[in-house]
Amino acid sequence: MMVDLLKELCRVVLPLYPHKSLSTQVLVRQTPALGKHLSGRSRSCTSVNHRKLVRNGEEKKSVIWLEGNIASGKTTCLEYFSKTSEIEVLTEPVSKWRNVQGCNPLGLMYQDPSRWGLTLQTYVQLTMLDRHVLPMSAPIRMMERSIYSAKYIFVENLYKSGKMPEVDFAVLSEWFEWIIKNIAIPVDLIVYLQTSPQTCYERLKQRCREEEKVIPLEYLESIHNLYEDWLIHHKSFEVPAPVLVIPADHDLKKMLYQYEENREKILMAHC
Ligand code: TTP
Ligand code: MG
Repeated sequence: MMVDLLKELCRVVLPLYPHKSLSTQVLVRQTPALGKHLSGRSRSCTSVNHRKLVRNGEEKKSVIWLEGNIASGKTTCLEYFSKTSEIEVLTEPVSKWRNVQGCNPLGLMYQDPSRWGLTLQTYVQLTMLDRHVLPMSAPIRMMERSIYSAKYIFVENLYKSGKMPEVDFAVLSEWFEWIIKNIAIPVDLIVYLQTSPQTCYERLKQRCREEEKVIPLEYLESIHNLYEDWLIHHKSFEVPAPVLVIPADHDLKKMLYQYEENREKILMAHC
């Protein structure tokens, strides 16, 4: 009977994971509800990403995406949780975006978004994908942003603000759709650092990253609105996992306290 059950599970699940080896027995586990602290998920996203594969003898692993506006404090949050032994942390490949073989696509994009938006976003998409498919070295992975937010927030913003030509948007969109259809991008929990655009603007000015000096407050407002529509109001795109919202306008001391307060909920992604 157990064998029949496994066969049935494989019949249902494997078509959802065409890249997975057919020779491996696969068990499916439903992600437990993360409770009232998590914002509701869109009804249409109950399948692939909401399930976990547990191969025989393999430890179950969980992936958490850390999302939020530019300078919302994602790197600081990751640094905090990097001290937890069962969590591995992947920071964003922003250094690559500032230097690919001696070129700086991030700087070019801010100087002339219409000309260089496609160039930057193609490279962001590649480097994020590279992060998503890295083998995991700990039970829990926390990573800064995702290939989803690169597309749903940044590409969308360039296009909607009239700074990305339609043809560039179409090509990037087809690439993105192909990737998410053909390559497993696991996620169990999205942690959203929710800030006001004004706070991010202040932090941006303080940290003074050369390329970002040209960013006006309106740019951060657009990014903020896209995030809110996606993760809070469920008005734009499918949300691929439950969302844990952490208010992130506070000073560093209070933020560290809040991270500690939320530790249990974050680790629950692994239950
Ligand atoms: P952020 O993801 O905002 O990283 P950060 O280090 O600034 O954030 P935090 O302080 O919260 O750790 O992005 C870095 C830069 O890359 C920023 O200028 C925005 C830009 N960017 C794009 O232009 N397109 C993209 O798709 C992404 C993901 C980022
Ligand atoms: Mg960062």
